Amino acid sequence: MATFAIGDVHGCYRTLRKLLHRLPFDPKRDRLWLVGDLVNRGPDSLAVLRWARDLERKMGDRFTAVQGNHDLHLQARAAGIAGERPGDTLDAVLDAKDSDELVEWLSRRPLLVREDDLLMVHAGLLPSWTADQAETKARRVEAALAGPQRRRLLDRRPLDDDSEDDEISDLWQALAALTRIRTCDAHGEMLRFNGPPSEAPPGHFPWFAAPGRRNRDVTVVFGHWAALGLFLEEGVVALDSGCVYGQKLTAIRLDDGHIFQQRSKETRP
Ligand SMILES: [Mn+2]
Repeated sequence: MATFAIGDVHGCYRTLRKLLHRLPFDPKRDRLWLVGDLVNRGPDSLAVLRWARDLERKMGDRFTAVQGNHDLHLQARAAGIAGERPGDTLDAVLDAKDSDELVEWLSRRPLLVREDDLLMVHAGLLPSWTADQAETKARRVEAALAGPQRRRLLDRRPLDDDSEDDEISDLWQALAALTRIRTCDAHGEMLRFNGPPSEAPPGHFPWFAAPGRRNRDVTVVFGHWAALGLFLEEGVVALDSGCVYGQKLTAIRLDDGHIFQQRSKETRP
């Protein structure tokens, strides 16, 4: 049994199928991990979601996808919490006859998976979190997203510190880190930044290079940062190689680190 992890698909269904054909992947035996952002920006989020849901039915818990910021945005749009944003390509999913079922399926994906010394999230971890703390926080946010706090957590409008309690603030910050972090300062404060690491403002680091990071005992598998690209170093497996920007979709066989890539096969709008 091998475990393959695939980077941000973003609705690039044609490229995904081509990549899968290249992989020595047996859905009856192997495992498949997806770093999230299955949807949006690319041309066929609907096909990607149906593919993922059907594969999860066949593979059971050998299939794992964590939720990314665009997966959450789809849920916010479907719930009427967020409006359309520039670059959104979600209409076909929102209008599909099985839209409710697909969005509900997506909402049941975890925010973090951990197995032995592997930990997968969409974006990253705050440097101050141990791996155990990150897992605990992710489980709390997942529970909150399934309960009455769902609407507030899916709403990206900043919290009003005076009127909202510390608990929801803590959950909101944890969700933001798990699904959006790229860089932070030496105190672990997140920065809104999506350029390459070399252009990060002075005093800001990629989250995985932050001084004193407390989760270096696990290998973190993540995506979300196309400008970082495929990036591998001790304990760091970054898989967003910019497929939706006309570059490549990447898979890694986690057992031995073998890389498989497919250049984008999408037709640009
Ligand atoms: Mn993302």
